[in-house]
This record gives sequence, structure tokens and C-alpha cells, in this order.
Amino acid sequence: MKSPIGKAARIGTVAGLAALAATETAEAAAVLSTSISMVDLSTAADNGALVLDIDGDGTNDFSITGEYYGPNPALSFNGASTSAWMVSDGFAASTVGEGYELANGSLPNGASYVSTTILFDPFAGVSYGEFYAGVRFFRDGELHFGWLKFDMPTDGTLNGATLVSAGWESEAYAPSTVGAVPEASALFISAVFGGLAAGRRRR
Ligand SMILES: [Ca+2]
Repeated sequence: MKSPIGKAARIGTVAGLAALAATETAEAAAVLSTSISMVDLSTAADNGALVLDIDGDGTNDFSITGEYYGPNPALSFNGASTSAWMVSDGFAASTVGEGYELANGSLPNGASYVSTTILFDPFAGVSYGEFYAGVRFFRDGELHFGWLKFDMPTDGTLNGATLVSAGWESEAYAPSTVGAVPEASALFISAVFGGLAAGRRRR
């Protein structure tokens, strides 16, 4: 999927990746906040791992690398170095439905939190397209839950592979509603500071 932001990310390699850091919204209970959207993951394949700071606190939480697993496009995920996890069946990512209340004690059947995995199991007939992946990570020593929304192409390549959006629950240890978007006021604050920090990412 082409987008102005994806184009910007391709032009600015390291700078573009650095600009992915999310900006923080005002701290308030149960507000999901992120400014990550429409990141071109084929860029990550060309330039090494995409480093993701999901909560914008200056500490990177995940790295994601686009690659081919056999003939199939895949994304390898790693949160091991920063104590971050993705919901997985132990090998591939377990997709999480929109609206799912993700927490430590609330996971899809057969799933657990892992810090390293391949996102797709090309031998299990996984249909590509848009899907949510659940995550958890530490922020100031406390556990937070969140989600990443991906769009993987169906043509057997990484071209158009996109991190569509991301969100996280600002209240530590509270369940994260997968796919929930920030409240309007939080979106406004995020947009203002996002514009100051990295004008090139503005639509
Ligand atoms: Ca972080």
C-alpha cells in the first residue's frame, strides 16, 4: 500500500526509522496512544530491522525485520533485548481480533507471550492481509499491553507490507482493547507534538 508516509520512510532510511518513535499523549488512565501509522515494512527489509518505540519513551521496544521465509514473505520480530513480547503460538504470531481485551490472563486459545518469533507460518495456510498482533512491554518498570496492526500483501512479496497502526494502554497492567483508537483530545495532542518532532511524517 503506497502512502506519503511510506514514501518518506523510504527516502529517509535511518532518519526515517528514527522518526518512527511514537509521541506521548498526556498521561491519563486508559488512553491508548501512538502516532505510528503506515510504516512501509519493505523498507525494513532493505535497511535492516525496523526499530519500534511503541510508547515514545526513548527506549526501543521491538525490532521487526522483513524477510523471505522460503518463498513466502515474513516478518521476524524480536523484543528479547528489551523485555517486550508478542502474542504467539510459539512459532508464528497469533492474530488477535479487533476489540479483544488483551491481558496476562486473557489470550487467544493456545497462545502465549514470546519475545522472538516469525510472524507468519507459511506452511499453515495463513491468509495474508490486515491483522492485529498483541504485544506487551515494560514502561518505567511496569507492564503495559498493546497491539500492532499489519497489512501483508497477498502477491507473495514484501512490497506493500505495512505496519498500519499501533496502540498501547497507558494504565499499567490494565487490559488493552485491541484496535481501540485514542480519544479525540489525545489524538490532537499527539498530532501537535508529532508535527514538531518530525514534520516529514505529516500526511
Ligand atoms: Ca518504549
